[in-house]
Amino acid sequence: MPETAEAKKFTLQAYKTDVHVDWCPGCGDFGILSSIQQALFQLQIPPYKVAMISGIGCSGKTPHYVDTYGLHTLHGRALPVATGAKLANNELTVVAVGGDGDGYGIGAGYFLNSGRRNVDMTYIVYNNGVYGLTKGQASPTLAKGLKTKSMPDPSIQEGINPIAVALGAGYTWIGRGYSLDVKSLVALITQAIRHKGTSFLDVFQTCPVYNDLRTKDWYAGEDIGRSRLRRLDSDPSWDPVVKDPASIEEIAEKKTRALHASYEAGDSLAVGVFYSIDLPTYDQQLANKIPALKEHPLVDLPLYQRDVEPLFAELG
Ligand SMILES: Cc1ncc(C[n+]2csc(CCOP(=O)(O)OP(=O)(O)O)c2C)c(N)n1
Repeated sequence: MPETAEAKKFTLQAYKTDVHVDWCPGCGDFGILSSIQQALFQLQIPPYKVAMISGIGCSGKTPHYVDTYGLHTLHGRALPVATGAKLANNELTVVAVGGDGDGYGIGAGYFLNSGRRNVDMTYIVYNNGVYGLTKGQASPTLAKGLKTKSMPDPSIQEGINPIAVALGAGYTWIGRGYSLDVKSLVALITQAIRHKGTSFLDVFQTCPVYNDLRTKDWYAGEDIGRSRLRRLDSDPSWDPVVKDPASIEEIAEKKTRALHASYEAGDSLAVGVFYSIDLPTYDQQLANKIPALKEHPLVDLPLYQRDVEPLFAELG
């Protein structure tokens, strides 16, 4: 949307509720919340055209703080509910949010299948390496050998690589940000929401109460004298966008490069856009099958046009 005076019809305040934000002082979730609000403000999406959907966890409280439609659903179920919301009302901008335990643990099946489905929505994961709400157990992203202060022993399981999983699952836009770099995060969320298809954004989130290893100072690289975060776009040759979606070679080349960046080691964590491709969305394909959906969202279609009596009869 152009940055005209008219385009700034909605103030930043319009995206904030007056509900008290009860995250712990210094929590990285504040940076993510603020970035979501700023991105919606910059895009000037009317608050009544946005649905924020969350699972369970500290991060799951986000919809309470964003003054849009919202649902705080069940543990791990943000993505199927978000999918339903978008398919019921394709005029909504749907943003699903949740923690790494919620998305990559209990909700892992939905995380995988939402990638290949490509409904036009955005999924933001607050990745802090722990189950924050339940007091700091290891989450699926905690690396093997690490022991946070809330664990009795170091983890003996490998952590998963969400970017690699997302590449395999078929997400059409994949990025990663950092909760305390709000400026870059706003830019990433804005791009993710603009993308047509399911955009997936993993966000390194600091949890100062339960994760005493992945702290602000650790990301800033206080001990090694340089930031551990490497911006992908600092490499002039980095180009994550697939130009020809029909070219298997190009897709393979871009995915391989993204995969390689996601496995960077040696105190270097890549942030930015890993991969982007334009493919038909699930909702577009559905509208091609049911042309009425091009005129009106499903919620506005009169149900009486469909004869459901035979179905009821069949079910007895
Ligand atoms: C079905 C079910 N199992 C377990 C729980 C307990 N529980 C609540 S939040 C949570 C983990 C949250 O961790 P994460 O998703 O990483 O979010 P964070 O709190 O760190 O934002 C768990 C296991 C639950 N509420 N429901």
